[in-house]
Amino acid sequence: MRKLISMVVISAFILAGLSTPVWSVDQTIQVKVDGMNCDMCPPAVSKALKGVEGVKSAEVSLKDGKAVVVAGEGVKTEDLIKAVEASGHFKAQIIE
Ligand SMILES: [Cu+2]
Repeated sequence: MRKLISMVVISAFILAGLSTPVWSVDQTIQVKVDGMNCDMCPPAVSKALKGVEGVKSAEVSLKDGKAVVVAGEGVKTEDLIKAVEASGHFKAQIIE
């Protein structure tokens, strides 16, 4: 019985350890980007998004016309839109 309890306790610790990165609350934000028309556009958009403080990654697809951004908790979606639109002839919109 005591063995079982200690196993439960150990499993709880392991689970808590695994969940910690999830609690560090990164958010994944999908941004629709209109106006991308050549291979040079996605890197420009990606660079603009990564320039926003707190943004950890930004994958931009020309084909899908969208960006998938991973950002820390404090990043505001308006800032992402502003950054994209300031980087060129793009129109950005958050995909809910
Ligand atoms: Cu282009």
